[in-house]
Amino acid sequence: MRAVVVNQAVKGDVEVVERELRPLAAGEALVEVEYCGVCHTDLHVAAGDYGEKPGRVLGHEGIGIVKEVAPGVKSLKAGDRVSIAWFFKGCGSCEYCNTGRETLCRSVLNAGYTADGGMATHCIVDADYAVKVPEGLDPAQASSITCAGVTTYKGVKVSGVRPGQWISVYGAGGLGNLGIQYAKKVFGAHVIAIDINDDKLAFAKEVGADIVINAAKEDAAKVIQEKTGGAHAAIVTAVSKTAFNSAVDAVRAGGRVVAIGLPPESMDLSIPRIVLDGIEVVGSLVGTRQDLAEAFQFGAEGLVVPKVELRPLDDAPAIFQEMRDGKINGRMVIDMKKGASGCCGACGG
Ligand code: 8ID
Ligand code: ZN
Repeated sequence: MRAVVVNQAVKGDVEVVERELRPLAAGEALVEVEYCGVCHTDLHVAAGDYGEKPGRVLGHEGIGIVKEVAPGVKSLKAGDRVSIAWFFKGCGSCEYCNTGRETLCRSVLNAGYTADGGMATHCIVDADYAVKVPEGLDPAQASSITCAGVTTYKGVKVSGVRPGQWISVYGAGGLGNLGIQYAKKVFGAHVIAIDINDDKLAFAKEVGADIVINAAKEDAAKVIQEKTGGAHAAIVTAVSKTAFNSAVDAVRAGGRVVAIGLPPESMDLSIPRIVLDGIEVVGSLVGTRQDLAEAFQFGAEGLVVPKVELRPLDDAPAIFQEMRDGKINGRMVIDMKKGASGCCGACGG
């Protein structure tokens, strides 16, 4: 198989390599990957932000077709279309797995980080943990929901925002644009989108943001307080601590800030602000298999439409650079049937 892996230096670069597939073990299934989106988390892993993983096959926005299952597997069969998500496998028996918080399992495996992921022509998954893609959902769009979609869908759920209330969405990139759509179309909230890039804000407006603010030009928290009296909630997908700090300043008393972005740094929290105004700050990590099934369904119903651009496998290093440079609107999705730029696709080359 061909795969995108973290290179040996672990300084943020990736390379496309040839790999042997191992035989299936009990409970596993072999997936022929159709599409895999590039998430900013892949950049963090490639840069070693949370530990060095040289040679790891990246990718946790994978979608593909089951080719083969190990003897005894009942949950999947050949021909099923499934996802390869960051929540790759839990232990299934700990306090987190047993209480609807399986993404916090202490023995969790994460695709593209602690297990080889979906940014490859093939991937071996644990059959019980691969969530099926519903009929009517375009598989390339499904790839974006597998991480960006489910993470923001869950984040908005955790924010507790109710219909008609204001939610600030910090960062309007791959995650943020879907967060805006889930908040607006599924949860019925009013949405303020904050980014530092005007192109992303124009796109945020297109997908439903009621107010957009460029935090590089204006004090976002001040504008939000003036225009809305303070947001009821916020989700922060921006890769910068300044956005986390601003989100705390932008909510009204009793507001909840949901941290989603993963810059490897610390945010400031004023103790009087937290105590006197009853502000909550909480982290949210991807979503459970059930959250993903729900997030997929809203995509299948057309309420949420991921913006994807298909690229060949050999473009992976270039896509990582474009993401680092902040040039991507929506998601770049690798089409595994296309090897090189300009390839017809029919030859599989
Ligand atoms: O489960 C989770 N919590 C989870 C799941 C998936 C991804 C967390 N993440 C993390 C990623 O690791 C990454 O740190 O969410 C973050 C965003 O991922 P992404 O949406 O895939 O990244 P992107 O497409 O590059 O978008 C980031 C946006 O943030 C904006 C950028 O302009 C871009 O649009 N941004 C930045 I960088 N600084 C900003 C600031 N100060 C800002 N927007 C507002 N204010
Ligand atoms: Zn991701």
